[in-house]
Amino acid sequence: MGYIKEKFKVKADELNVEVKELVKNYGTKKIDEGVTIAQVYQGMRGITGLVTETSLLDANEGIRFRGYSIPELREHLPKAPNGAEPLPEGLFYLMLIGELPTEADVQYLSSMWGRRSHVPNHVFDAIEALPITAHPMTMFTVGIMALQTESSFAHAYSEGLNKKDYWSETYEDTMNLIARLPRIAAYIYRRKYKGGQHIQPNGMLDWAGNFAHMLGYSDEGFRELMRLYMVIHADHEGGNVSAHTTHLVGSALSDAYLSLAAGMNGLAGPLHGLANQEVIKWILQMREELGGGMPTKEQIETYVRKTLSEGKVVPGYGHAVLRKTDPRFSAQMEFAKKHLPNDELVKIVWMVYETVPPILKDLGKVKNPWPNVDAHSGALLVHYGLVEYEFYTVLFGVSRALGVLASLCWDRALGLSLERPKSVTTEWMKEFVEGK
Ligand code: NMX
Ligand code: MLT
Repeated sequence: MGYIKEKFKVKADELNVEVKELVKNYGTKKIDEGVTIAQVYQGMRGITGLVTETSLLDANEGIRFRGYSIPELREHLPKAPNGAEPLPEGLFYLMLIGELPTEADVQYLSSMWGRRSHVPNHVFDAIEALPITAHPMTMFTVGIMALQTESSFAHAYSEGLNKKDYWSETYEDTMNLIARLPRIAAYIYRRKYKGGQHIQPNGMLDWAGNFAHMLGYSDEGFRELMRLYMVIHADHEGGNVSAHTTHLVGSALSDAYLSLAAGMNGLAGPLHGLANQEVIKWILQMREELGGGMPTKEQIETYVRKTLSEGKVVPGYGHAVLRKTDPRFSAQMEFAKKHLPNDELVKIVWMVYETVPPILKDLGKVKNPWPNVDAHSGALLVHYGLVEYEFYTVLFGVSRALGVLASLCWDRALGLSLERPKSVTTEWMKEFVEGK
């Protein structure tokens, strides 16, 4: 057993004792005031019903990973040689173990993922079986599903795996999957957009640097962007659609491949991860309608009002939990100010940021008029040449795997139960309010 796996087991044993005590002593204590009918009809917003160890979201402050904010992660996590952005390996270690990693821990993960990154040919064959017109997210989930043949958990379970060892096989699946996802994603990108000219991995690079390399981008700025991108998109506590779906499907003891593929199908929805492609599409369409060049604030305002009058949402704005500007948006803005302050598309993103919130506020119904993570990412990618926006959600997905799979390891280590909440009918609701 590798030392990170051993360390995880020690942490898991400790937390298991604490959780058992907590449930034994306080199991009947109410965590919330109760659940309203509106919450049941409106996406269970605000109901605390899940435990996720890896990160916690504050409506005003934004996400913290094991207590660390994004600016703190950018300061404290190990960097690539000559790099300034945190390495995602370090964030994964932090989410899994609950402690900041050393340089050696990050190096260990980089090499382990490098060693485990081989993708069997039938996965590429499955992707190739899809028409080239298929959306990259469809190819991505098909790739993950095809890779499920490699699941250690599924294999061991069919051989009669002891409950006590579920975590161990989930850990192996997690490490193998994270190691292989960049190769699958890069394969999809090069197949769909670069005539099938694939690029072999570079074992000397870190996980995100190698991903950038396999996509076909050798610019150090793009590698740095990928490191930051993979860190900030990795986790957003447990209730978001991709994390919750991965957890829910995993609760049936579906292995990590089945669970992640399910989560990625949720990420592919336009109100969730697909919003990153929608944002850039929306901005490019605006620019095209206006004849190209920099729009004025008034023109952006007119375009936003037109979007709303057509019954559409303004992509990249609003959030189910956040009530302030997403710190993930701010981190990207900082990156842009440092590396590409004169980029035209980036400047438009910043003008949109000045224009949209007052308009959404005036609608009176939007709970959060501020930008989320997706409002900025596309403009950064376009700058470095990654213009094929239908691919953007795959990048989000590779990153999100870090958080949801670290969480799945914890789910199995804590022996969390099958998720099965109660549902009722509207007929039941009507009788309930009438006091019957
Ligand atoms: N543009 C227009 N209307 C909006 C927006 C927006 N950006 N955000 C919320 N609303 C509307 C929403 O559609 C709802 O209208 P109605 O009552 O007519 O159904 C009303 O405001 C109240 O919604 P909220 O309670 O503020 O938001 P909710 O928690 O239901 O939804 C989102 C959150 C994120 C789904 C929503 O803000 C949205 O659709 N945003 C645009 C899509 C987007 O950027 N998604 C990415 C989220 C981040 N991620 O990566 O997952
Ligand atoms: C996420 O990163 O998952 C999104 O911001 C959506 C959410 O938190 O609900």
